[in-house]
Amino acid sequence: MLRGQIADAAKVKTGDIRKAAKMLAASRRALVMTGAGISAESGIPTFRDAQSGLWAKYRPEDLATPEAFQRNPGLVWRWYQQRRRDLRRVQPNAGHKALARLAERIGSYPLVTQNVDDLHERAGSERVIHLHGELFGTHCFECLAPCSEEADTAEEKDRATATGSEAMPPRCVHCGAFIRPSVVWFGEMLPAAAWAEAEAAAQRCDVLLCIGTSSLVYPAAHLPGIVLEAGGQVVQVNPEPTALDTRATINLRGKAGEILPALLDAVNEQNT
Ligand code: BV8
Ligand code: ZN
Repeated sequence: MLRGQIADAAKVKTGDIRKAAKMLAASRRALVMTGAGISAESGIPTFRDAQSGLWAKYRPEDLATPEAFQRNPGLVWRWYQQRRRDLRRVQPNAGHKALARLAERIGSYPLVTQNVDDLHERAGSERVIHLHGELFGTHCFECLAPCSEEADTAEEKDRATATGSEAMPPRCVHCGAFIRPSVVWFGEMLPAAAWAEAEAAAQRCDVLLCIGTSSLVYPAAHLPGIVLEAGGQVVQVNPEPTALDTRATINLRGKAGEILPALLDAVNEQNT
């Protein structure tokens, strides 16, 4: 079964998958961390991928900042509206689903993600920790008051119809300032509780499964190092080389949607 299944992910030695599966099956305090790569096979472009359409001429890093929102709130708001519409149109892929089933096999584990999409939750994963916020959340740019979904979606409905260049963010009912998406922009601190939970999980983790991240954005990219310094092991899943390659215990070079189902099968084959 294992050999057949990952045939197309030729770059991965079944030996490595078996070794990683043995580590995961024996783990007592597993931790999973994901980046944009795990949602790529669902049709969500990664931050490395060129942007399309209206956004082709912008680097995500240039739009995902408080300065960009102050400079041009409509442009940034429409970018997030577009990403919300795209997210509503896609489904979790085999990689997301394998992680949800892995918890049934090795026990529930914290799943730390840099992604603002809800595909882990839609795949059935529990204990998802969003380090960089969530796309469907909104709050006031000034007074930080959460913006109630109803108001937001109603607003969004008529704004969606006006997606032309005039669509602007809704206004805060408390202070009248613009409403912003509840994501962490570059230069902004991560939500303290989420970071504290992720850091604590990394310090006590025995096996970290690190999937689909270029390990270039901090402080999230510190987590694998915290695991290794605490004596834990790191299994990386990525079709391309990353900044983590040299430190990872095992590198599984392939796509999450191919490697993770094979890894799950190998864990299930472990007679622990
Ligand atoms: C902060 C939400 C404290 C918004 C995001 C210089 C050095 C070090 C750090 C810094 C520096 N200058 C500035 C900083 C700090 C900065 C940072 O790290 N910048 C980087 C670019 C150098 N960090 C911050 O600003 C953070 N805050 O530091 O606060 C502070 C405060 C005040 C003043 C000073 C300090 C906030 C960071 C969070 C920003 N928000 N997202 C939104 O989504 O709109 S980050 C966003 O980009 C994502 O959440 C994610 O974290 C990141 C993208 O990284 P990845 O997920 O790894 O994705 P990427 O596209 O890069 O790579 C995809 C990978 O998948 C690739 O490796 C590819 O090979 C692989 N792949 C592709 N297909 C598949 C696959 N893998 C598996 N299967 C496949 N099929
Ligand atoms: Zn307000």
